[in-house]
Amino acid sequence: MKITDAKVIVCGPGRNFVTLKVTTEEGLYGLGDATLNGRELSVASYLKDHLIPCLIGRDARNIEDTWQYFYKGAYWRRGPVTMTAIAAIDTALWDILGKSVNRPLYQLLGGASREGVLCYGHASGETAEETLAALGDYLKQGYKAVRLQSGVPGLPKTYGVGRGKDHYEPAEKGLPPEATWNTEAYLRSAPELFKKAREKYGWDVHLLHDVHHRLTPIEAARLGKDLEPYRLFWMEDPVPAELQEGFRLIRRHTTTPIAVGEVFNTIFDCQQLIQEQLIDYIRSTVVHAGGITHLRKIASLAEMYHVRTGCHGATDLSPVAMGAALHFGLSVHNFGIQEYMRHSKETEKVFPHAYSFKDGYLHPGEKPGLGVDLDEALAAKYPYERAYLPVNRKLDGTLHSW
Ligand code: KDG
Ligand code: MG
Repeated sequence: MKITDAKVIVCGPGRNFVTLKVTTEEGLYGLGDATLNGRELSVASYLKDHLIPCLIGRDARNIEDTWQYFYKGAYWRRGPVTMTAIAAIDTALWDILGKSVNRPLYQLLGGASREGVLCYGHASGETAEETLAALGDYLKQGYKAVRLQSGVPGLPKTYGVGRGKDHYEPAEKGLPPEATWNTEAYLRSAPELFKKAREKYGWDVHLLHDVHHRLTPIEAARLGKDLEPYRLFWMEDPVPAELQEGFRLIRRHTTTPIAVGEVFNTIFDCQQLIQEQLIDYIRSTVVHAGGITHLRKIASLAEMYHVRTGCHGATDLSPVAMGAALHFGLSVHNFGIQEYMRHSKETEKVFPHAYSFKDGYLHPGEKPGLGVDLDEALAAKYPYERAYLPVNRKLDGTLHSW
């Protein structure tokens, strides 16, 4: 099953996406998501200029060897650009493998371990009241788990507060917008939001929250303690995770479960976090952590230490990544939850897909391979436009984590 062609398709249906399409001599093709928010064209170039010339002529069935070839063979290992490019190739090869045997991918990954993939939606608003109203809408749609984010009183704009009902898109066209941050105001308002949510909607819904790397370990420990009475499913990214041992301090102080890892790109980013049981959920996902092949290794390590998966699934991960995440989530034993931010209507049309949502669960569908396609003619109508995530500053102007 020789690879005869591979091309990179860059498009912007509502937001920018980079997709790799790999074709074999039999005429089978597979897709891989290669989108790295705000740095899209670097991955496109890495694929086009450096990896695709070496991919042509390889046997599409040798997925592990191809992964090792591009990881170890480059000499320069790891990093988000490299690992996103490798992930796109890996995902496309798994898609081809599924199509070649006429099976949905999850059946090649050990089969279904559950009937559906529990997912969480995003409720947000400028005020706690708006966020609670959005939570009510999610519950009506059947969601069993919802992430709550709300504006911080006194700040003009806060991370995670969406621009539409189901839709949250943080990247903006042009140069990076600037946001502001006030830790004390946030630490006062966040527990209030969850208190009100439990008072209004009770205990049957799983509630989640994303801190987005904005605290120090001791601040995160305090937030975790203050959130304990409201029994969160998780507190995500409490601190930047370059310093893995920093999580020891948080862990010592709180039983609020911790999720981390959407920006990780290899198993080495979470090795200590997992082995010391400093986290409860690993958020790394197919597209940014080296594809299905590498994510399975992360999940296997995590399983030994009672850590479950919780793959990133924001709108900057294309439906190709979502399809892959759902086959992975349906099959892997230590699955926890899957993030689900609905894509824009334009994105949904450009990427027709077999996955579907019902009663709080997603299912990848039964089409061979990933079950996600790309309408290239339609994609061509939405050209790439440069867009960036915001940068964040404290009230005195100091640059802070976004
Ligand atoms: O590209 C960055 C976004 O995907 C990120 O801000 C979303 O934190 C995020 C999340 O948990 O979905
Ligand atoms: Mg996050």
